Amino acid sequence: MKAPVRVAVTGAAGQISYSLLFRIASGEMLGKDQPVILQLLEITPALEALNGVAMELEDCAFPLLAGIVQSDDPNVAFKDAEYALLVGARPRGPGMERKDLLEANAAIFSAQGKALNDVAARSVKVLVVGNPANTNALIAQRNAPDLDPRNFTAMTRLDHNRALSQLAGKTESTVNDITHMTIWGNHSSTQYPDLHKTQVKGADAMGLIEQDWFENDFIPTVQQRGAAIIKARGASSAASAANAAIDHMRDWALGTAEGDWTSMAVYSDGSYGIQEGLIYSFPCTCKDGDWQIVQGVELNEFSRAKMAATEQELAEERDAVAHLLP
Ligand code: NAX
Repeated sequence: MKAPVRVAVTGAAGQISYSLLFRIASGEMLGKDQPVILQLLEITPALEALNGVAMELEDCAFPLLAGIVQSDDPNVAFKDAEYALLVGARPRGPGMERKDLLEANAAIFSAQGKALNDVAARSVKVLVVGNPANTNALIAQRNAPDLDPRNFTAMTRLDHNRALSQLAGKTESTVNDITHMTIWGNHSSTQYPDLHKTQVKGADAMGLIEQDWFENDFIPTVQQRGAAIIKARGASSAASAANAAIDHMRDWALGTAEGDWTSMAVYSDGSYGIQEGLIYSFPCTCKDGDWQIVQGVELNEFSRAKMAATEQELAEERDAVAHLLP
């Protein structure tokens, strides 16, 4: 059996974590041969609820669960962490403007970025789930000058999986038949789910669907899916978000399928003309614990305009918190 690795999860008493933690502890994220120590962070008022979650984790008697740490101090929760899933965030309260939301989260993710910088493993793989996820990841990254910016990612895998499922339904295929799906940009309603390179059973997806469905059904359905879940369920996506977080981390740690790619919001190196330093979702492959942006995807005018719109939104979010960045 391998030595245990430390996996930090924030917002650990929240609804996403209630699905996520049990799957990490059962080996679905890092493999059935990888023991884990869960290091759980919550705000002080939620520590009692967190203790209840920890008791349930114990009661599962997971063979791979080598320990549980509970804390309201990021310097404890991130100590020597090799994986950090930043799920906890400040939700939008009544009367709160977008700017207030960005600022409230900037405070949280600045502090967590600093703590990661100070105490986490130097190779820590960080996934930000808490919204606004891309900009929260940017803030954490900018507050961690001693860590490689490539260690910081944000989650667009839920959007990617939603897109797979919508296309499978439309083309009467299964998600297993589909490869080369791409989500570009921000995890928000400006994201661009792109089918121009996507294949269904080896055939070009765009040849199997009408342009009208792509533009006026598929794209808005994927963009608005989070809101549709809230309307139907009365609560935001939780199990599907946890599932996407598992997929994101598993692929990053263990690799993407040969001949395919996934979508991850990562530190832009200027690929496809996207401003350097934004945390932007690109098609990515992963191997040996590292990710690469897929190069050479041809883009038509339609795609370029959609990619620029979501880039613009991310630049605006960055600029709104610029005064808080080091
Ligand atoms: P919950 O409100 O159920 O749980 C959040 C938990 O975070 C709470 O227990 C809260 O006490 C804790 N928390 C707040 N501030 C904290 C801090 N500074 N340190 C540690 N813990 C803190 O929300 P949940 O449904 O679990 O969603 C969590 C986040 O995921 C939200 O920001 C949500 O918007 C975001 N989502 C992101 C998605 C994505 O695809 N990137 C999809 C799902 C989800 O909407």
